[in-house]
Amino acid sequence: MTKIERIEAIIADVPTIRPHVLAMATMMSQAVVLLLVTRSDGIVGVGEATTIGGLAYGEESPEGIKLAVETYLAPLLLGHDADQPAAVMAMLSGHVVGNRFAKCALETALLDGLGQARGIAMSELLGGRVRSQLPVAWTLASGETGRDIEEGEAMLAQRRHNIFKLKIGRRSVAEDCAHVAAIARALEGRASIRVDVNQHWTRAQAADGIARLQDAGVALIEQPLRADDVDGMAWLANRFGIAVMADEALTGPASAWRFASLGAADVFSVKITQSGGLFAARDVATIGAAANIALYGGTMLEGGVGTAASAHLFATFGALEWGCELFGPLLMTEEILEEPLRYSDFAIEVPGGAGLGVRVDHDRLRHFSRQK
Ligand code: MUC
Ligand code: MG
Repeated sequence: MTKIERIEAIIADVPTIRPHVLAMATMMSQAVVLLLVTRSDGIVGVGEATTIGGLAYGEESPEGIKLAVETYLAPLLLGHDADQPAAVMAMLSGHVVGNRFAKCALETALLDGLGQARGIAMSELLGGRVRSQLPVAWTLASGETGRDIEEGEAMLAQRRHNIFKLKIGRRSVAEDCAHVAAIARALEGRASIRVDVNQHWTRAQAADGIARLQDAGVALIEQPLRADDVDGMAWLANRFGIAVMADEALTGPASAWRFASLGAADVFSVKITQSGGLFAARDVATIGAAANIALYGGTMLEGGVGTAASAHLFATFGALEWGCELFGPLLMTEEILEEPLRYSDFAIEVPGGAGLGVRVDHDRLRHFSRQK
């Protein structure tokens, strides 16, 4: 039996290319959390548990994830069969509630290790690919309308992105909608414009804001209301023709079931960490697809490892109607992979090769790591 021999958690602070202004935080750097799982055959699997804005976005912080893994999760896993990720994760969930990001990273690392050992890609371990290129959005979030338009133009000229997500919810509804309308006008006919409110609107603000955004030609409204306001999301999805997407509210299959049964979203943003792992994220997608809810591949602005893992999973979905937003590595000034992921023709390429198909550059990782 090949055993799980060692588990290491590393936090690396990587600067962003510009301030990334979200409703709940302004990011000047990203705290990339990587887990390295060494197997008794010498193979090292890697997984990522990166979140956004410390504790501003989700319930798990980078430091808390590292502590939970080192103190509680790793001791439970050592000595177990490294070739049986599903059994190992089921055992772990019997002892650890929550901690979805940490569990996702461990599951990713186990699948990466197994894929490397067997010489097959992670997407094949998950059933095989439907596609190898995923249309990829970029978030225009410099905080300034003019700068966002320039950035959008540059992305279009480079043929890197023609789907743009605008982050709103920090300013008044009128100001935010004027900002979006100006960008939508400037890029009209050349790009899909979407907004993410990150839970910052009340129901009344959402009714007002969505009516304005619909007039401005916006295609999709992401998580306008608080994650726990499922009834409000159902009300908005029924009231407006424009697509309403659930993001923060989707914390695994049970939440997906609730949203699907109440008709509380037109689109699901599937995220591997928020769902609690690749298998749980696949279940979220399956529930969505069964309820005729369209799918979108979400990100927690991970570096190359979590981005590759997400890409492998999204490649297996029967349909990915709204594309994905796996641009995390492009938001950071430094690459921590030996070979960066490839972006061209408005898409990200799902890596080939065994397991995740990416290799961490350990010198660079050490350089940015908090623990030298
Ligand atoms: C979110 O809420 O979707 C994804 C892209 C981005 O700019 O922020 C994230 C988080
Ligand atoms: Mg979102």
